[in-house]
Amino acid sequence: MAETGCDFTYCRMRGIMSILTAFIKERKMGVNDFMQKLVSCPHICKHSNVKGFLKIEDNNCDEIDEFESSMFCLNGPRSSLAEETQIKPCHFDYLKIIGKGSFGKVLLSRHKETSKYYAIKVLQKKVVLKKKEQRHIMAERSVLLKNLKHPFLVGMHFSFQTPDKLYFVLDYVNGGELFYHLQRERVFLEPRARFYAAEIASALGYLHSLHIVYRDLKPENILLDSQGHIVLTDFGLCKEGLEPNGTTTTFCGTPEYLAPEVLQKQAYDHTVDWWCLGCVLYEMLYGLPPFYSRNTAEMYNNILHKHPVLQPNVSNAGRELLEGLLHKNRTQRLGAREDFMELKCHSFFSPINWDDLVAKKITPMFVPSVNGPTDLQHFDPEFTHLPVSSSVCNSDAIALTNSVREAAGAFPGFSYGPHTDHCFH
Ligand code: ISQ
Repeated sequence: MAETGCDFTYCRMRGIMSILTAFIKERKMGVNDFMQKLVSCPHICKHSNVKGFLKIEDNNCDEIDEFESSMFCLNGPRSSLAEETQIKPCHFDYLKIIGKGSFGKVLLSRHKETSKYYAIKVLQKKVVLKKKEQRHIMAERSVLLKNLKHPFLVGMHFSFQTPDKLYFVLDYVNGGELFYHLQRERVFLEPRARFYAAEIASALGYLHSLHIVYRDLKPENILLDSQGHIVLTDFGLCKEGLEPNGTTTTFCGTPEYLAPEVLQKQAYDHTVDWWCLGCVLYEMLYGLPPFYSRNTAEMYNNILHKHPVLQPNVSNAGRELLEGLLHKNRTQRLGAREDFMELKCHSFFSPINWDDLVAKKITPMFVPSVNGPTDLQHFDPEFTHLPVSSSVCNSDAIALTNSVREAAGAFPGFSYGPHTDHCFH
């Protein structure tokens, strides 16, 4: 009897389970259908029942309006609701192109509501994906967001995306590239070169303290602000998450400043940044990169095998520092053991009060002449004379190709930014 009762209970349970499973399956299909409908007809978000169900507030619905032609109509995965920041391309006026690279452009932009100026870096997703640089871009974003705050690193305010583009909203800095000024003056006197090298070193030391290797210190990434202080930009090639003794082998960098270990595709670490700083300092003091040749193969050979030529017109301390930074063996390079501390203690930097330096209490020896934020005299006319394409500020006319669909969903979690209420004040 007991056995029969047990069988009965078992049969009943199985029955209930199959009814429940069918019910859940049906609900799941219902939600699926519902989501499909939302994607293909975003205007149904305006229906009060739908709004209630999705917990959408009225102002978010406006955004759906604006983005429906670009984001929702793709049928591709929209990264996540959390991704929705309220910053959009149309919130800005795009005034001039101030930089251009293989991925995209940097534009001087003005926020319409606050009239504040920003440098907005716009990248084409498909170009980023083609070059398999997606990881670097996400690294750049996360590096910029890692609550990085340092007086000599460019600040990022927001990042956002449309189906075909990625946007970084950065501080606008208009004192020009350090090397634009160097080219005009050929070399810098030692105190000025020391000041710039110290500001750069302090930014690199700060990044290293967060286990970030900058990797891409090159002339075009070193800007001056309107007071004459250093601002490092472009975190596209930063390597995140390197522990003090960690190494990596991904190739990056600019030819003149490539460290031997990078050139040889060997493992590298934070000491790669000290090599690059050595290259920058050498160029400031001698007027050319240390291993320069017009013939690239010869330059590579020089990087790997030649000693840097250190003429005596630079102080002993300066030459000794350069020798330490430009050591081909990274384990013997200055900074290999105690990182930034070793540089800080070097006699070349003895005139520098490091606390004053990071507090920007050292008055720069050179102040770029700038007449307000729209003065673009220090930017290359090759860029500033280019017309600003209207595609930067609107992306709703893009064709629904497979590659656009793929690119649209390839950067989940990229967007960042507090709501407009908090951010521009
Ligand atoms: C900020 N201001 C001017 C130019 C820039 C280039 C790249 C990144 C940030 C910038």
